Amino acid sequence: MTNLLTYEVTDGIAVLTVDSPPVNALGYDVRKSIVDGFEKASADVDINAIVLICKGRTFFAGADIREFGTEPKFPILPEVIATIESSPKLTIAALHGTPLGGGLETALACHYRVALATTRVGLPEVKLGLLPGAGGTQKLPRLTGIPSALEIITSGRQIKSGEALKLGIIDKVCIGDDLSGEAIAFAKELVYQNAARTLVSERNEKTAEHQGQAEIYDAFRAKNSKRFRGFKSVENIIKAIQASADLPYKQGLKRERELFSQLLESRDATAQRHVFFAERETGKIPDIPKTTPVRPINNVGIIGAGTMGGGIAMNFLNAQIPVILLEKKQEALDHGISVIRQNYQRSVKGGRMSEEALEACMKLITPSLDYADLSSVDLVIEAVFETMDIKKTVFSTLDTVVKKGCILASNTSYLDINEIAESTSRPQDVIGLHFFSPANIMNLLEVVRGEKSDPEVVNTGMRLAKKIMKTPVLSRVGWGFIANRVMKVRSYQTDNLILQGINPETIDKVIYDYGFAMGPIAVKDLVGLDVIGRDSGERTVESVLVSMERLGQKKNGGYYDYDKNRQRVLSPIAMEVIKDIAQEKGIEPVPADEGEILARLLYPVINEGAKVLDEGIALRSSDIDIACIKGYNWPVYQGGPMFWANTIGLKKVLGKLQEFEQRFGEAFTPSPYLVRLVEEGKEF
Ligand code: 3H9
Repeated sequence: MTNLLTYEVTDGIAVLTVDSPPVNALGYDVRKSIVDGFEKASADVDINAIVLICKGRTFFAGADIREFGTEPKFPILPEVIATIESSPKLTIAALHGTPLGGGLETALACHYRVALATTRVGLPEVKLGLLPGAGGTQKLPRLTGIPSALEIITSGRQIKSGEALKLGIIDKVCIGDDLSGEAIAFAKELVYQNAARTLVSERNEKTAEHQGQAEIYDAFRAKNSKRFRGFKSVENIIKAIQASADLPYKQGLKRERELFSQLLESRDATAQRHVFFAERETGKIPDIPKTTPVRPINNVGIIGAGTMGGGIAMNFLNAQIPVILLEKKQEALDHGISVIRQNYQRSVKGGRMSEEALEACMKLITPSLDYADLSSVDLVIEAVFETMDIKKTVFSTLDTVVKKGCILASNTSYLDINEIAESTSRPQDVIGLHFFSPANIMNLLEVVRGEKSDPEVVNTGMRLAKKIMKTPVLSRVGWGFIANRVMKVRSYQTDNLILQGINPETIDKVIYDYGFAMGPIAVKDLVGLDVIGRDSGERTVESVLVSMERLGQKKNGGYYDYDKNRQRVLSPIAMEVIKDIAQEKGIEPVPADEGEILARLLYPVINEGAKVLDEGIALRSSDIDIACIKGYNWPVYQGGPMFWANTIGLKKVLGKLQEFEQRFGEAFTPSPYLVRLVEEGKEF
């Protein structure tokens, strides 16, 4: 027995308690302990039942993801499960925290499952580009039926105890919070009643209903085709679930194994694994340890009730943090608040929010036209017009009204936080909190650390992000910070390609096929050409289209024309404008195939990422990946630009950039850091 498992016996019930922080992942030592524990209890004639339970914050949160891609060490999880299932004793899993993936599969090997009311179970393997590979796809449908299993396993969502009980995934929800006490009592009761010892694998009623019904899976695929596009694991999940209905259990299990093995080393799984750890890494700042104090944020002031300010406010309202929303004019304030209400109403209509929750959120807003109202808030976020002078006026005014220790944050996208900070007498309390549009939806929060920002203030910003369900990425001060800066170069190259005669539809197709939800030109039309082309001052395709009142989807079409169902066709007017501007600028057509178009659009993003790293703006390359994934919906199964670059090979990326530099000029000049990495045979 390893020291990860404690073996105790109470009234003929063996209680096996595993303790392997932080999340009791099912690594080799844990697996070995479970097998040893079950073998010991199973061999003991005085034991009637076995309770499997974990210490710490959760029941097994799944297989140990760090072990994927390494040589398997036996016993592997399916063997652990086989050991549990072959025990002659009555077996009960006692669940708390988040029994996920292999953790839930382990629980499903037991005859019964009891859980705390706060427990959330799930099979989230899809988020790692995988499928449940230890029986989950064969067992869950046997409990919930095929339609629910399809929904649960392809979404990977967490299910609260109440719903899990209704679905038949668990058998009992505890009344109080003494899980071990209630699990032992439950075990005794089951033994006393001589309760059935039916394994989930032996239950076929729910799956038999759908045997041979291929049409259910086709309908499910068709209904979700947009959401599933590009995700290889989803198709394998559907096939595995179909096997649970169409094949006997053992054959279904074999099919699951085959489908799991196909994914384990796939591009998606390696990329999504990278993203899993990268997401957790962003919170780690080498010179700001976790022990750094955090300032309490119990109320927030937001300056500017426009699209951005309103969206930012919603994040706090959703987290039940009161907001004082400040505007210059009553009209703007009323409009901003009504937009927030409309946004919530859309959620209510879609069944994602209740009327009561909507009203509760709206009640947390205090409208204001007076800076003095901000005197007692813990944090102010400024979201006013993107002009340095205006920002400085706002910050110097705030400096005169807010209390000592209040954090002053700017949502600027491009401006210098250090300069803004110097307009106050407390630059140590100033940071950037850069949200991405739409601010109530996009997950990224860039926390911008000024030269004088206090570590405590930075730490508070990083922790706050989690509270409002965002992923924080730390950035130093620099034009565009991380995500906007690296993605801007794709935009420049889009414009160049268009002027060189590449069909806009082809550009959109290449980016869509790579995995983005929309191509860059369709995005311009969606955002509005008047917004995109603002401030350039130059005669560009967009400025001409705007002068013709072609603003994009919202008015008269842009690069594309739209019908009433928003179906688009390339606009002949826009094509004429492109030709004219290219002629004015003396740009000759340069044909390019799809591979070259992709490289010319996205290799500069990698190159800009290398510069961002070299300048110390980002802490690590994986932070850039997360910024692009969470801020710009970079396809998660590509792992972000820097991870993608590693998979292509940096030497190849560099070679292409050098070729493009020769052909098209300095926009492609490789970052010296990238050159150095290649010379040293290193990766990002
Ligand atoms: C699977 O089970 C496959 C099977 O079907 C088939 C097998 C044959 N492994 O997120 P946190 C680490 S696939 C290794 O910050 P929270 C994490 O990296 C797996 N490490 O905490 C972090 O480390 P560090 C299916 C893991 O409270 C620390 O734990 N299961 C694992 O916000 C704390 O994590 C999943 O996909 C793991 N499985 O959230 C569940 N999980 O401190 C994945 C966590 O060094 N995990 N770590 O940065 C989660 O969703 C969340 O971690 C959880 C806790 C909800 C559990």
